[in-house]
Amino acid sequence: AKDPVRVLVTGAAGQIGYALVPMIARGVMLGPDQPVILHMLDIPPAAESLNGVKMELVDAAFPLLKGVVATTDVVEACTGVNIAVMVGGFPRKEGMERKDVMTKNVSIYKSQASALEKHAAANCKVLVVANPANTNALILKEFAPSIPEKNISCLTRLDHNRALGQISERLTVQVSDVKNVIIWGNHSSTQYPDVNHATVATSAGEKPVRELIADDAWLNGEFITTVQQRGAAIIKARKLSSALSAASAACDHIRDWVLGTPQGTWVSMGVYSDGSYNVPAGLIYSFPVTCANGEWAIVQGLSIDEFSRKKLDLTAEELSEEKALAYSCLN
Ligand code: NAX
Repeated sequence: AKDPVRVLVTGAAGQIGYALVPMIARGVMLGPDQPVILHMLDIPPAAESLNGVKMELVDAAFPLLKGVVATTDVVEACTGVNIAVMVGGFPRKEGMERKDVMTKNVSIYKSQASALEKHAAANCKVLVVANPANTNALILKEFAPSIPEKNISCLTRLDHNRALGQISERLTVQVSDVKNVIIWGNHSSTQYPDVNHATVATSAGEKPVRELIADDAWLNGEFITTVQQRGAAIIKARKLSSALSAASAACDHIRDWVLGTPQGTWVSMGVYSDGSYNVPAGLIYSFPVTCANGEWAIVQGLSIDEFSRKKLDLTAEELSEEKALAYSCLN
């Protein structure tokens, strides 16, 4: 039998945490033969609720779940973890300035970076979910200099999956037959969902989405805005933000990273830019990636037309501004 993998979920008493921990304990993230030990962190006001989640995990009697650490102590939470899913953060409340929210999150991600750097297992892989996800991941990277940058990422897989979902609905095809959409840039409304290289498996072979949906107005307009604004649409409908889809996407992200992407398929991940596609180096930016042997690599050589170029640059500009704002919040 395999040794258990220790998986940290911060903000585990929250909405996404509540959807995510049972998925991890069932093997959705790391596979049906991989035992796990869950580390759950939250803050003292949520301690009782966190303990309730722990009770439910015990009650669910998950065969793969070999232990649960539920704590408000960041060092205890980070000790020995192989995977860290950072869902905890400070939400933007009505009337709050962007700078104030950024200040709170910068301080959270700065201190959690240090705890991970000192106490996590060697080669720990980190996924930041909490918003502003790209910039929180960047702060985490800056303050955990001994964690290799290739081990730090942020979640744009939910946006990627939303794009797959929209194409599948539009064509009334199975979502599993759609692949190779791309989310470029920030996990925000400036993200660019790109279908220029996406395909659909049909009985006549793989067909480009652009050929099957010969409606450029939709692909260049409503499709993009629907994906960009999907989070807001969920809030409007549910009066709560996306949780089950976010948790599922976090599992997809880690699973593909650890176990690899299928041949011929790429996924979107927010990763440290090396300047590929003329995206400024030093930002955490969402790119198309393939994964093998536990490492991601940016897909190279895709053609970028003028329409796309503008959108790649716009979301990069927003990330550069966020980065500057985050640095101005450091003290
Ligand atoms: P909730 O407010 O339900 O849960 C957040 C939890 O984090 C709370 O239990 C809170 O006590 C805890 N927390 C706060 N500060 C903490 C700290 N310093 N250490 C540990 N825990 C801390 O939010 P939820 O709906 O679960 O969303 C969590 C985060 O995911 C938010 O930042 C949200 O904006 C972000 N999202 C990111 C998405 C993505 O695709 N990247 C999509 C979904 C979601 O909107």
